Amino acid sequence: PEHEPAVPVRETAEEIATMEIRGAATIASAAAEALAEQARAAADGGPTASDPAAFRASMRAAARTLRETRPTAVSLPNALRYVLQRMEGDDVDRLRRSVVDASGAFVRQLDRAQEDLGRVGANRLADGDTVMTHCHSTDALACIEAAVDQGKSISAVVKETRPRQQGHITAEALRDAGVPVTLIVDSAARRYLDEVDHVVVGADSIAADGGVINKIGTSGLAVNARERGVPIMTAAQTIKLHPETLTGHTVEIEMRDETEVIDPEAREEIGEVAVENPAFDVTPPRYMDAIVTEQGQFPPESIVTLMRELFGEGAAEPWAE
Ligand code: RUB
Repeated sequence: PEHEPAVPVRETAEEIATMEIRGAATIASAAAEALAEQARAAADGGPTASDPAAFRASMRAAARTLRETRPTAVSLPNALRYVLQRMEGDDVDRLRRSVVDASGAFVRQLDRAQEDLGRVGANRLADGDTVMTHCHSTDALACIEAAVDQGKSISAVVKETRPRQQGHITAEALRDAGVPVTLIVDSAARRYLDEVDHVVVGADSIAADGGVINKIGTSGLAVNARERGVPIMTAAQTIKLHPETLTGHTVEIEMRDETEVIDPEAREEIGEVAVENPAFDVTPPRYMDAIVTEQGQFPPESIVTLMRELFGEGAAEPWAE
């Protein structure tokens, strides 16, 4: 390729694809930081160091490499768009500075948004509540941790989240926050809902109709929570809003490798059967009680208003060739 991205970009892309870096917010900030690294590397010698057009092309190529890692979390393209739309200047030095500054501003905003939404989500939790979690969401954890900071006593039932068991990460984080944790297998969720006051999940994308795209199993959990009369909230910063759904696009659900589901020996034994491994599902808005953002909480059906305000009708792709 004409503009092979710098090593830090290729490394970050690899870490996102293999899920060493995972979770929508963490992916977004790693991608923004990788663009800053690319800007530094491209300004630091070679043809891109003296040619503004070549510098811009190398930034777009880096963004495309990062974009292609995983399809579902919209925070990734939203992060790339945020940084590239702020790339400006007639010389490489200015261009570099604009990218590094935008990347820093994006990461700071992300951190602040998470803190702000944590306080909003915490207000939905009462002293003595037991929460149930699914997967590992830093936005969902922010709500529980903020409730603890407010002096509320919270305990948690944590779903292990097959096949990759991100629930273990959640369990450790909550334990470190002083929250008593009970870890369960996913299929035990409905049984434990009777002991739960609130379900708290995150999101990889939120569609214009209020549908919540999150780790596979979220939609079943939401239906069960409704049936048991347990409220469920999605904690999601506004970079999880999926602008293209405003114009009728759907959110691509990532299908991952079957080796995450079944080990090679068992695969061999089981033979001629199909194995599928969708990583995410869609929870219809009617099964979600609230979407908690840094701008306050919204009924899922009204999230489209916020989406229009923040992203307008179009979602340009500034990384296009
Ligand atoms: C992670 C997942 C998380 C969201 C939100 O899936 O579904 O709930 O990404 O996380 P995976 P956060 O492990 O496949 O990336 O609130 O940290 O953005």
